This record gives sequence, structure tokens and C-alpha cells, in this order.
Amino acid sequence: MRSTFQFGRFNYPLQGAGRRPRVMGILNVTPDSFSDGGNYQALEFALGHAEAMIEEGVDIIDIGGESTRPGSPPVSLEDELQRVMPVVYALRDLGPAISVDTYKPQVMREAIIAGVDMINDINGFRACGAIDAVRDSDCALCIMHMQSDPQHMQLAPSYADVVDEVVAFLRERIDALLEAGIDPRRLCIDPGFGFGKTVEHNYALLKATGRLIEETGMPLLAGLSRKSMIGAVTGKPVERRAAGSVGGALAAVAQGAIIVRVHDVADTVDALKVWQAAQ
Ligand code: 7PJ
Repeated sequence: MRSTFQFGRFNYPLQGAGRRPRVMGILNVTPDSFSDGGNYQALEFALGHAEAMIEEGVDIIDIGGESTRPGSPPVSLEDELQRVMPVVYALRDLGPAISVDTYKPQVMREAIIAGVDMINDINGFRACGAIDAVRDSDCALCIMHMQSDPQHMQLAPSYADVVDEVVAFLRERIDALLEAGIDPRRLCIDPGFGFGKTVEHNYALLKATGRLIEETGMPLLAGLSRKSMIGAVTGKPVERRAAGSVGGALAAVAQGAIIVRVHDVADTVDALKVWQAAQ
């Protein structure tokens, strides 16, 4: 494993005394059924949520303008930019690192101009123009594995060997980014829990966290917060999955994950402090 993770304005040690797991808080900027759908209301809500996460000790805020839950319809470029960019500009200088969750090259470009520290792409920078959009910057790049696409991925997930196939996919994407001249210190991987995977596939990947890191040589980000893999084990509905999600985050970190992407920032920060104190 290499020694640092270049994260835009930040530089995370991956070895030695400076190494510690980082908490990425999820900030969805999607107008929902109980608001009137107005952008202003969505912005106000998002900024309030971000302030709360900052108070709770979040390291990174991951801003997303498109729901990628199974079966979700895509969002237009214009709508995504109008949702995400005002939030990026409002949060950029408040302390935490800023990540944008997008697979659209034009959103990546705008976010990088605004100075974000990470582009988090559930599509693994496979869109035409995605690699060009991120090449000439110093932001971190999260390469996530997904089988199929958000509208179809949970219909019939199928693998001969899920760990082998995810490793092969991630290696191929890492090579594509490196061939474009991107500094390997900017890259991290993510197995993409819930993205074209059954509960069994998800746990096979979680158990293989150490192998994924070793076989790609990359730091790993784990996003399992409140997902169906947590509900399947606890029997809890999505609004009562915080403790189960903290358990999953600890399992990932104990096997070497450096970033956990979560909804429940305060609980995860506390759990990781105790875990870190026991190392
Ligand atoms: C993930 C993500 C994840 C990364 C979402 C949800 C679905 N980005 N974006 N990893 N999940 N890197 O949060 O339930 O697991 S959206």
C-alpha cells in the first residue's frame, strides 16, 4: 500500500501514526415529495444538514444531485448542476473536504472548477469524456464497481465469482486512469455495495475488503450505510439501520477501509474514535 492519498486540498496519510479512518457524510440534494420541489427549499435543507454533519465531526461531505437507488430514473444535466453547484460553493470553505457524487463529465468539470476535493463516480469513470474531465486536477477519484445501471442493476445480479470480477473491473478502470497520466496517489476503489449485488454478494465483498486493497494496491472506500445488506441481517427498516450501519463500517475499517460513506455521522465518528483508541 502506498503512503498517501492525494485528496484535493488535503493529503491523507495511509501509513504510520497519521493514518486514521475518515468519515464521509452523505448529502443528498434531491427535491422530495414533501417539499414543493423548489430548488431554494432543497438548498436550505441541504445546508442545514451539512452544518449538522460538520458539528458532528464529518471529514468529507459527499454531495449528490441524483438518486441512484435501485430503479431510480436519471436526472438531466441542467437539473443536476442546478442542485449540486450552489451547495458546492456554499460548503467549499467550511472545513471538511468536498466530494461530488456524479457520473456526468460536465458536472465533474464544473465541480473541479469550483475546487472540490473528490469526484465520486458510481460508474467508475466509464462515461465518454469522464477521464478527460478529471485528468488535469489534483482531486481524489473514487472508482466504484457497479453491474448494469441503477434502473436495472437489482433485477438479476449475477457473477461467477463476485470478488474476482470486482477486482478485475477495478484493475481495468485503474489502468485506464493511469494510462491517461493520472497520478495513482489520487485514486481509491469502492466495491459498490448494493450496485448490482445480492445480499450474499455484498457480504462476500465486505469479507474480501483486505483482498480488494491488496490486489489493487489502492485505498478503499466503503458505502454500506442503511443499505439492504444491513436490513437483511438486522430485520430493521431503513430508518432504524444506524447501529447496523455502524457495525458494517467498523467491519470495513477493521479490514483496512480508509473512508466510510455514511448517513449517521455522529454515531460513526464516536464508534471510530473508540476503535482507533483501541488500536
Ligand atoms: C455509494 C455511492 C457507494 C460510493 C451511493 C446509497 C446509494 N458512492 N453513492 N459508494 N452509494 N462511492 O447511498 O444508498 O456505496 S448512492
